[in-house]
Amino acid sequence: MLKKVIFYTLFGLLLSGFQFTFAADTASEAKSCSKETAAHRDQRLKWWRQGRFGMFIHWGIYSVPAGQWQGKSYNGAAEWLMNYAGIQVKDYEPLAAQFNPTEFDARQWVSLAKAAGMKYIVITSKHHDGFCMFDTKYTNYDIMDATPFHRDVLKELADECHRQGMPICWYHSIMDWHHPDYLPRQKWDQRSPDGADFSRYVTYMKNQLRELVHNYGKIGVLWFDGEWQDTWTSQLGDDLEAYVRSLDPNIIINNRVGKRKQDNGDFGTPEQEIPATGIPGHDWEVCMTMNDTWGYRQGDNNWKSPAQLIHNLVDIVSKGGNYLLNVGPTSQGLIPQPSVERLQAIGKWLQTNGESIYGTGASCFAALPWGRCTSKPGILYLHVFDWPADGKLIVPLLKNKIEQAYLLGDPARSNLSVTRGDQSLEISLPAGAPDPYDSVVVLQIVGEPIVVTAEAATVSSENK
Ligand code: JFZ
Repeated sequence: MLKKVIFYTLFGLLLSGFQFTFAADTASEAKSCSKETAAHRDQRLKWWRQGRFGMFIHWGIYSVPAGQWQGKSYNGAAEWLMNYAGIQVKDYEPLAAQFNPTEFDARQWVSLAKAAGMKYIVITSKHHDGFCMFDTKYTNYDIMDATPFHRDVLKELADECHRQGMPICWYHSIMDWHHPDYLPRQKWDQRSPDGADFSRYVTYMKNQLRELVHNYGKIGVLWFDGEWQDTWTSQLGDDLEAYVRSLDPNIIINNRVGKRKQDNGDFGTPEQEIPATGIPGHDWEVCMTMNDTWGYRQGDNNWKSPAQLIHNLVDIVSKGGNYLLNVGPTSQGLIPQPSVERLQAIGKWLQTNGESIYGTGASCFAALPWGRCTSKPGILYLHVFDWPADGKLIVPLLKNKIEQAYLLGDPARSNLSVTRGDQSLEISLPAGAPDPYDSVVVLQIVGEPIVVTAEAATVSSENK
């Protein structure tokens, strides 16, 4: 029996042809981290809450086939191609030898994110296919040992981010379709699971996370994913969260570290959709593609418009959330031009209107027919998507004294007249909308906003 186990273990390892060292040198695995004070938590999340807008980067050897396999195009596939096409490990591994992104320029990428008004970058250190986009000593299925490129792109990006003052963050997949110890085997995977030991995979992952949190300077967020298979338990999630916090007590972790229980990680991660009323009382971040795929997919030109993307950003922030907008670079190391153009358009809008996004909180109004509202103490930013033809902007009635109203894009801050009606406030606007996407009216008020509900307004006008 013992001979069999040893045989299968070795056989499993040989299968992949790639070496893994997993000596359990995690003795320093810390004790569970102590209960954090709300004040410390607020301080720890401050930069992230202030930033509101980040760049997501899905990049890996899957950008080589770009959704095609053996002449067949797999719908919606990019980073999931190995799964959609049922590609065996031995047939997928050779893609690494074809990955040589000579056009990659960390300075260009960070500068583009900065010009777009983005305040942090999250890039895939390892996606579900198991390929490591960084220099790791725990496998040679990585960019240093398995590709002709032999450059640690995460190191170059992290250094450039630190140089430009841009927080760098890692997306790391728990699910791993390549590692012989990861279980379960996917339905298309012909590798025998015999000899595989999931706890050994967890040790491998922890060793790599220590490299990722300690070898690249300050890391802002660990964005986990691929937590949904049964082998990944809530207990393992809690344990991994404690482990990562022991590596850096100030790091921020998303809720996909565990089974997305309320207290998993620091923030919720709605995907490709904006919660209708946000997630009150919680930190949350919507991640979204600019077209239909995360990784680079040849032929996916279903691009969202700049208007849609700006409205999404404002909609999310008006509900108290962050927006993580994705790019999928090519195997040459270039960010697709349609993405560049949209990021530049968003950046241009934020140049003028950033004050109404960064460090703002949610709207005090339930819904607004013409747009959204973001807020700061004593200020309401009224985001007008649909400019009123009659130049009268109707705002729900506020009890507060109105200090002033002006257009954020108007350097002269010329005063806009505000008339208090029985049911609402009426702000007189110039004929044409100053901005084609979203024109922001700044409404300065005294104190915390107190919205007079329609019923209350009706009663008080009847009593007059
Ligand atoms: C996951 C990944 O599979 C995908 O490749 C990408 O990285 C994305 C950001 O995250 O996709 C998911 C994850 C969770 C759900 C749907 C897609 N979900 O919970 O519905």
